[in-house]
Amino acid sequence: MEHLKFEQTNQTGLLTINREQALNALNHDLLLELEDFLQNTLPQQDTRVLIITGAGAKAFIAGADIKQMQKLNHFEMLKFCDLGQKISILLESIDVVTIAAVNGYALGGGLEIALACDFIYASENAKLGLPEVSLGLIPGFGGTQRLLRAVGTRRAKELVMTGNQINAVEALNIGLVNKVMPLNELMDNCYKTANRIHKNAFSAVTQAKRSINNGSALSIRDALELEKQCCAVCFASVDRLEGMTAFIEKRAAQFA
Ligand code: DAK
Repeated sequence: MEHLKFEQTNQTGLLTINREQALNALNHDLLLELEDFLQNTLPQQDTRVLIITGAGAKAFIAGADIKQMQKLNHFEMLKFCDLGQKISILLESIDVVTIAAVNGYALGGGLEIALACDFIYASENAKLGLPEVSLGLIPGFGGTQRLLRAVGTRRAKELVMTGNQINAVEALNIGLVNKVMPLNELMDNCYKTANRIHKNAFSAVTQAKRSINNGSALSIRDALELEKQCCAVCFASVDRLEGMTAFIEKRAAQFA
């Protein structure tokens, strides 16, 4: 992979967007690599938590590649948009738990990738925003929709319509990120969370992700029905039996 770097320790994968000279901006080749990684490479690894970060200390991802986009015609732009949206849907729907480790600028398509992850941890130097309107565009990788679901309609409109960049603490205050920490503690915090997740039944973690993701667009009645079904899947699992038996036997559970 030319623009991505992947390494793994103990079921935690670290994927680095590796185009530091362009602040990890997403060009077409990079997006194709990312699609192939999520679709073909990742399912073959024994990965349960995937941390995604940007190379260098300045940017997570500074957006889609403006220099490349400027030359696209209408149809190429639609294909580019399809690819970005497909990647965000893949990130959202894989069983693997995804953590965006935002280590600097997360702008435009960069914030949209982060929004498709399960958690966002941000370093104190992070700057987040959707500046597309300043380029005569609107977000096209799911940003208008996922931002409004994350922070509510009014805040989403304000961020999208002004194109303002906000800092990590402001992002924390509006619920856009989960945690803020010094840059040199960012990866440690991500690994700590990954290790905490590894202690739980992964089958239950994946059902929880499905219930929350797929339930958010349903009516409360339908969402509760979905939750019941996800819970029933857990109940039929060996992990459920092990978890409850371990509690009764006063020992640590050994999950699959
Ligand atoms: N694209 C291409 N190159 C970029 C880039 C980007 N998004 N961001 C930075 N770079 C490049 C710079 O051009 C520069 O390259 P050289 O000039 O050295 O060759 C290098 O990275 C270092 O950047 P700077 O010199 O600008 O660094 P500074 O510290 O001065 O500034 C910055 C950092 C992040 C504030 C600044 O680089 C910046 O404003 N970057 C652009 C941020 C931005 O506007 N991002 C949003 C991109 S638009 C859609 C599909 C997709 C999208 C929308 C619609 N549809 C199909 C409808 C998505 C849109 C976007 O993401």
